[in-house]
Amino acid sequence: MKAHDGMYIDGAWRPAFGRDTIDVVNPADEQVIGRVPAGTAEDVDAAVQAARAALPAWAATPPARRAERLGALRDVLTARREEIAETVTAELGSPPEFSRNVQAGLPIAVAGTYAELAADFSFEEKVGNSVVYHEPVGVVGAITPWNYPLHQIVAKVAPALAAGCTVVLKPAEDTPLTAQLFAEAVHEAGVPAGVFQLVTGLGPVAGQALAGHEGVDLVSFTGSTAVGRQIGATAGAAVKKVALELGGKSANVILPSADLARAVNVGVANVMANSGQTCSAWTRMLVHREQYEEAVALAATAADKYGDRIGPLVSARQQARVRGYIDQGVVQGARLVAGGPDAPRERGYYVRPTVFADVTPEMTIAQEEIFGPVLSILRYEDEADALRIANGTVYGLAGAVWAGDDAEAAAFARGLETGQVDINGGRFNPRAPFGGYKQSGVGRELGVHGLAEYLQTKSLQFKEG
Ligand code: TXE
Repeated sequence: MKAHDGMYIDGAWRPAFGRDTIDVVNPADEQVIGRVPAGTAEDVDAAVQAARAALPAWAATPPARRAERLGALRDVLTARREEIAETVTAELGSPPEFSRNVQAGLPIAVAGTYAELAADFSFEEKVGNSVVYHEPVGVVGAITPWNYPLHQIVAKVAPALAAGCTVVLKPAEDTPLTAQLFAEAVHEAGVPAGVFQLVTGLGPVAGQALAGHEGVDLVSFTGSTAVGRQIGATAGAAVKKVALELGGKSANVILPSADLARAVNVGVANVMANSGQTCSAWTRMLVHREQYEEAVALAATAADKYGDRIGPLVSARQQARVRGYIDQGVVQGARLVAGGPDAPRERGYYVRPTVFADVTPEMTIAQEEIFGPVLSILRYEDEADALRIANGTVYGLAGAVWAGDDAEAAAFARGLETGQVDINGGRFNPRAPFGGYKQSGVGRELGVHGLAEYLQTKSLQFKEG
């Protein structure tokens, strides 16, 4: 695959300061497909300086002009959709159709929403005798993971640019080629030099340098809770703004009045999508005791059908981690009804679609984020019990509720401690806020709520209203 051997800084590809590189591996066959530079603190510093220098002009650019660039970015991404899908498939391993429809399709939609929002949003409003200005926070340090390599980038960079911020991006080391393609797209879309920079590199080196840089006003991070906590602490010490999108352990609550087969089948598909590497995945299915065995049988059949259609995990490390969790489920007494810990192929980081029954709330597989194609099915006695189990983890990112009608499901959903809930198979909305309650994070992405993260307010008080 095509790879740049430099960093995108101040509108051009520039040589990295150091000589170290990172191999990009195709997780389906374990072949090296590219090599990118491993950035150092010096690269990060050069990128932050370029972002600072470009900030005043971009912040002063009328929102309608910024919206035009975002519209152009959406158009470039749309024109390069196939190339994006191929790149994501090559470095992440997601099946081609999923890469085209979701991995490429979703960020194109999100870029489009921010082109519209930048044009429509009232950056200035009157509140009684005050005028309130919504001004850009400043230079944004964006640190993104590999599971949706382009979407995670666009979900930060598009609202930041719409707000008038400038950005330095440090993408995940596993999927830097998609990030390089994004930088090309930003360039092609005519975004002025210095508004966006890309520094590839390792988390503890380039990521840490970016999160701790004094020239960065806001750190927006998506990734593990452990690293999020560290970034939050660093930002807190520097009184710097921070947005954290972390892990999840979302519940799929199937109430007795629901269409059981549909709820189970959609639930299994939700967990297996992207090989389970989705922070909002409904990894815990909650079923009433009287319907429990029927649901388990349906889920096992659905998971077995996946077979070869599931992609690999991103890396050997993630494969080992997920297989370790499956082992733990067996050791702790859960009943394996589909899949298992053994690797299904000799090459590639595959894990079999796995379903556990007889999972109890305190088991590790019911508490920790596994980040693989593993579903846990739990039994509940009544609605109060279901709610208690659903809310009984440190996370609160997403979830689903199924019932005979939407009103019943929605009423139950109001009791869930979680940032978003799909009602009876509700459709994903790229304008609805996305983010977590509890330890799933701080702040929101997408739509107008995502834009607000990159804005700060200034109010001017006048004598007359
Ligand atoms: O995440 P990391 P990993 C969860 C999921 C997964 C686990 C581990 O449970 O199994 O995290 O994945 C950068 N300072 N999620 O190890 O390390 C890193 O380079 C600054 C959930 O891949 O958190 C990458 O760009 N940055 C999740 C980004 O942080 C640092 C998506 C994420 O990597 C850093 C991915 C440091 N000290 C994993 N260390 C979600 N919420 O969607 C690493 N990074």
